[in-house]
Amino acid sequence: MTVAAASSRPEWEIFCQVVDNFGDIGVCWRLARDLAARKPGGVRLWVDDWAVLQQICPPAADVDPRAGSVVEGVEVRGWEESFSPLAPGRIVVEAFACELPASQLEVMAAQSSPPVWVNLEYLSAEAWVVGCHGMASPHPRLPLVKYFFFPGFDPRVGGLLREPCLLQRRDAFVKDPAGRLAWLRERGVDIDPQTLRVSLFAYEQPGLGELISCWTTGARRISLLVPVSRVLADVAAGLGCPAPEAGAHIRRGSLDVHVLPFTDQDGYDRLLWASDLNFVRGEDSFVRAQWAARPFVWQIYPQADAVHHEKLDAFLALHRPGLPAATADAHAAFWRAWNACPGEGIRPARAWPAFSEALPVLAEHARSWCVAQAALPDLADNLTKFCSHIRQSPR
Ligand code: TRH
Repeated sequence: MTVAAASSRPEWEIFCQVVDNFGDIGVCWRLARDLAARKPGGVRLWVDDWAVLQQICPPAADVDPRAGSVVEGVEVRGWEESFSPLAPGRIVVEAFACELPASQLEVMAAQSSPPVWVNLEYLSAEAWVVGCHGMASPHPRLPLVKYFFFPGFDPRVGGLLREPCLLQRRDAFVKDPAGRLAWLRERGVDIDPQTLRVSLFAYEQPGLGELISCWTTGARRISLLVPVSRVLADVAAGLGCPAPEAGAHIRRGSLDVHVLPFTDQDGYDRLLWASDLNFVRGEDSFVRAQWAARPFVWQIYPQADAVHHEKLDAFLALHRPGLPAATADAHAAFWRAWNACPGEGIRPARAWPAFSEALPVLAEHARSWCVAQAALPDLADNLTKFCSHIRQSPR
């Protein structure tokens, strides 16, 4: 097997398959940038959907997926059907069990010192993750061992993605008038401190229409900031208007809706930091909302057999301590309504009044939760230590 000598062996080689939405590439691109910032020139990222990569990383539009150009310190490459391996990374990350090409496994096994092979799993707050983190799975035929690496909130697992200086950057944006306020003004958003600024990034939400009418007739002014995404059709239905485009500003009673363009990941961070309450989804935006240290509502990625409801409850149980019982109940009721959890029986609009009343206490809790999670080592740090431990241990 000829291995293109195009590039030497990078430290990290990450494989990403886009299942749907933006989370797979969102997590992989963030990890790749983080590792590249810590080890310049040492990260190669393969992605099988260049169009999706371009949405969260616009510079990718200007490079040829086959050329292996370096974008933000990362060698990015298109993972095509006709995949031909390069000199493999010293550490190969298979993101979300995407299954490495057979030729890649062959070239890994052919190395005098085979790479460390890690399967990066999806984030979960469920307790079973602790027992599975670090588990090894020898390849049935090749001299390779795959290790399972679980992100998470428990100090015994892999942690959360949090690049160095993230929280300092956040605080600088929030505190600097030329930061947050200017960002809001540029988008024509009401900066009155009495106004509640809410960002909305969600999947389809049948209960949204009712919540929108609740917001239009509410006593408090609400500015709803909606990046273009799958929830926009439900927003339009709730407003009784055709699907608005990016840049649209629609006013209904106490509610102002601003439709924003989909931006790069750093642009999305600023939206989270500029808002008072963030509706997020999936995995990566869920984690970014926690680093924004503001109240947030999580729409978990729906899975078959509703197993996602267990994941949601696992996180709610972890996040609850420190909250007064009534606040915790209002918080859980609204989240469970937003995720149409069985047995909840109430819709988001019915759970909203108690939830919005709890916002000042939830804001305090969001800050202390962020501080507590930020006291734990971050995922890139843990992954690096995990792999160097494997490298040093006899294989
Ligand atoms: O897009 P998602 O719903 O991704 C989902 C989940 O990851 C889920 O766990 C996974 O199983 C499924 O994909 C396949 O949500 P997530 O994880 O929040 O990813 C969204 C990414 O998009 C995140 O990196 C933030 C980024 N983003 C931008 O870069 N710009 C934007 O304007 C917005 C709104 C998001």
